[in-house]
Amino acid sequence: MSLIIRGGTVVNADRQFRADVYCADGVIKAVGENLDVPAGAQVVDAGGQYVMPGGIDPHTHMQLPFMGTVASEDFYSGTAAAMAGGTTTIIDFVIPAPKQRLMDAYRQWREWAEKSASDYSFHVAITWWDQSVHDDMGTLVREEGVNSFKHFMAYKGAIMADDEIMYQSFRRALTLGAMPTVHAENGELVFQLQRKLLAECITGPEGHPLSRPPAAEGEAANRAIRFAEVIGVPLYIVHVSCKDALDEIIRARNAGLRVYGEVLPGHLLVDDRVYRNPDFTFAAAHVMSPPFRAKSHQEALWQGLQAGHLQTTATDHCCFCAEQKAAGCDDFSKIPNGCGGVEDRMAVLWTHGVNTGRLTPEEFVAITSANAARIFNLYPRKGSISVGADADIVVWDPNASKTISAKTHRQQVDFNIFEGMQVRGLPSHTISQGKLTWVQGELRAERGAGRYLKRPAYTSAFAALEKIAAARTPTAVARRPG
Ligand code: DUC
Ligand code: ZN
Ligand code: ZN
Repeated sequence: MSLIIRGGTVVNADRQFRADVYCADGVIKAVGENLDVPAGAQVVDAGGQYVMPGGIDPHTHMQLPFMGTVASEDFYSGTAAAMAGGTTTIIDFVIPAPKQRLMDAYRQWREWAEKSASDYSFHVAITWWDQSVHDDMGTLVREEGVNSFKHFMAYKGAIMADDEIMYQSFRRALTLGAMPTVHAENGELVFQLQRKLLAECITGPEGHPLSRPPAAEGEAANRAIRFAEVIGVPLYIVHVSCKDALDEIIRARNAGLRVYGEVLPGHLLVDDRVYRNPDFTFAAAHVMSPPFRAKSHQEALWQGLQAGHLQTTATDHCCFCAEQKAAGCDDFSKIPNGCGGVEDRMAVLWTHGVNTGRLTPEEFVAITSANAARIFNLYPRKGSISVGADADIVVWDPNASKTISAKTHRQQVDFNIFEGMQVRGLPSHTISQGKLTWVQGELRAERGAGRYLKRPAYTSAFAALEKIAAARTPTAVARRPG
């Protein structure tokens, strides 16, 4: 099965150029002008369009069991919706329950994900600590191709990683060459503020952002960064939502630390007024953590993205329908946290990033695929249009437009946080493993076609940071366990 994309402008993170792209056996075989290809190759006309690496969403939660329910989007529906929006790879999260063996949780998620239409990979969350967690981290890195571990600094009494867990896990990640990642919110502060607000009879969704102020995120971001600094390990901070956390990242990067930040289109474009809407269903549909912030944070986040302080964009795609959100109708702290977006990320970022002049098309590729591929060790197999790369490609029509709506989206959820937004710039074709999965509005995603992606451990970035940390705090590194 072979396919040729003719007449488009190829955009990679470093440059754009006119070229045809020839794909066969699931990979890119040739990139060049006026390619001669074997007869019978399927032809995609990309005249007037961009040909870019398929998007990588490095932060999704398909069918996540969470807060007493299960996210409504499963691995098939979610990856199919992703491809309707030009995203061809997701990195989802294995989240073991406290005391659950990591390997057991990992096998469970692998089984759930077998129905994926697109390729996928996993971060694994560290929600507790003992010798088995230490050992399973080793197995996951060495045998299963997991090179990133997530720490929820919030969700006290459930999946929260306290300082001791973070310390042990960051040290273990360092020895394994794996990347620690954090959801940065101070879980104790959130827990106490929730109690205080409920005691004051603030029970509606307006209590959600009040219980999770930017300072709680800034504190946690700084704490995680300081742990990483002392231990000498890189750090990736998911869903940076506010200036407070961004400022900590900028400070750390200016001090020579290898700290990466991710931002969601929702945090760039939706503000906290949504929580004050008197319609519970509407307000609750926006309950996610960290919450949407006051408008003043948005410009800072855009600037962080433009300046390269934030390197990736994701969605934290975690869908709950209205009847699931109703679990918190008398208590905002019980509203299942999560919003969708895997289908909309690229169009929203193109519209508000490229069309406004904030981002070049090359920068768009960097923040929607190439940087995530580099940080999580999938590059150049993913995130690049080059010979030998997987044929995961989006043909992007910069003049196509639509109005986003839950009535027409493919995501398996009854709400869309971008409802009514006009976007210009959409995928005309999405190609996964060399096959067309989205053709001018027709979804051809195939259940189970996606493959699990192993991501090897890192070496050079770690060696460099270890040297810096050793110079600063010699004993911390000299005594690290093997
Ligand atoms: N935040 C959410 O809103 N949902 C899932 C987990 C998370 O951290
Ligand atoms: Zn999170
Ligand atoms: Zn998340």
